[in-house]
Amino acid sequence: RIVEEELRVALATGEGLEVAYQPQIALSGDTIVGVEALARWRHPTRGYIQPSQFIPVAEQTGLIVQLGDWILREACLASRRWPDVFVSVNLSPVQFRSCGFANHVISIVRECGADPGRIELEVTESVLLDEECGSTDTLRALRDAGFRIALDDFGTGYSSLGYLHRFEVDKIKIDRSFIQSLGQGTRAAAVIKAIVSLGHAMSLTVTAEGVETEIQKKFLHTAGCNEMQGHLFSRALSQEQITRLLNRPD
Ligand code: G
Ligand code: G
Ligand code: MN
Ligand code: NA
Repeated sequence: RIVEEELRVALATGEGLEVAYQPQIALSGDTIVGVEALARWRHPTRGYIQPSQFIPVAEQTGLIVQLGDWILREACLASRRWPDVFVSVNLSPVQFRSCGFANHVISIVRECGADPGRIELEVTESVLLDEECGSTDTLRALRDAGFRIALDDFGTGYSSLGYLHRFEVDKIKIDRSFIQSLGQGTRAAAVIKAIVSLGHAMSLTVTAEGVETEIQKKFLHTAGCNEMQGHLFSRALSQEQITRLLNRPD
């Protein structure tokens, strides 16, 4: 596999790998409350490689462990420069499979001098399917250490409700497929409203992903959704761009 070999090289040299950060906006007040760290790979000769191309390869080959550690470190260092926002980091189910993962995360964050209270860990329901190394206990340990936990791509898994009732999370992120189906004669609007009610009944923050239009934003605001993320406000930006955005006087 070419991608695998080149990803190994990139991880060893650090060349071409970057972390971009997409703003998360409070729907009341339009302020930036957080940023989501997203892996980016600019290959020296092949150009930009999509995460959808290299994240699955990284997961299949186990390289996600090394990649995930690197992204977490970058995100923690960045969070020290941005005292007023949280930084979200995606965790792969493969990372959870390594025993002692909670302590591993805690020690990375500590080494970087970051505050776990400002790091949000995004997991998908598939993390919880895999009980090999006690993913439930891992999540609980992370939450006890002060991290916020967000359930990502909510609504697309097998058993969202079952997981919500078994695990304490802080936030649900409504999968962008629902937002993008708004106004297309589907029942997306009803599903979104139901997810918001459910989230609020459990005292969770509800975030909508993939918000691209003012119409979608208005609907989400009316539905009582707390936060949004999407190209309407901003795509993922470099660390320098985020710093400028956060320091911009309004
Ligand atoms: O950045 P983009 O919107 O293209 O991301 C595509 C997918 O890749 C998303 O589903 C996202 O969850 C995943 N992804 C991006 N960065 C990371 C990362 O750092 N770790 C993991 N596990 N997944 C990521
Ligand atoms: O972790 P997650 O799978 O949610 O990753 C977020 C992904 O969504 C990233 O790949 C990011 O580039 C993508 N994304 C972010 N905002 C938008 C948007 O407004 N529209 C679309 N189509 N994709 C988006
Ligand atoms: Mn995510
Ligand atoms: Na998502």
